[in-house]
Amino acid sequence: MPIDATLPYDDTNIFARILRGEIPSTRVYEDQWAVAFHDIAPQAATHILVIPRGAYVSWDDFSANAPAEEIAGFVRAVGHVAREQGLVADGYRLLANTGGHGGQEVPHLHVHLFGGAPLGPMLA
Ligand code: IU
Repeated sequence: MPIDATLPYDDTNIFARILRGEIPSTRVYEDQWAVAFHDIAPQAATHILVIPRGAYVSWDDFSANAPAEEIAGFVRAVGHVAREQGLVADGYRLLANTGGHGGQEVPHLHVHLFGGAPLGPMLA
């Protein structure tokens, strides 16, 4: 079920638990601002999720409420992961599903990073 992105942050969500190390994930990168790990159900040859360490429900929450330094740190981390994964030469796609119509399932902001093969016009 897609989430209601206007609800307050719930720190029992699965990505909060991954951040705290309570649930395993295949981390590919982490720094002060962000953690990146392989999506458990990949929809592309490379499918990585990048999440902020901060408690933000969605892109809307993050873009409205995060301090500028945290936004910059997160955006740089996403770019760093794409470069580190070797996705830049052939290109890649970023996606942040937000709320009900966006189909967001997990109420902690996550950016999908897709690449590794041609993606077609859009992913569902
Ligand atoms: P969405 O943007 O909220 O719809 O995407 C959630 C993603 O989180 C989706 O691609 C799932 O496969 C992925 N995921 C995961 O990687 N590990 C988990 O334990 C769970 C979901 I639950």
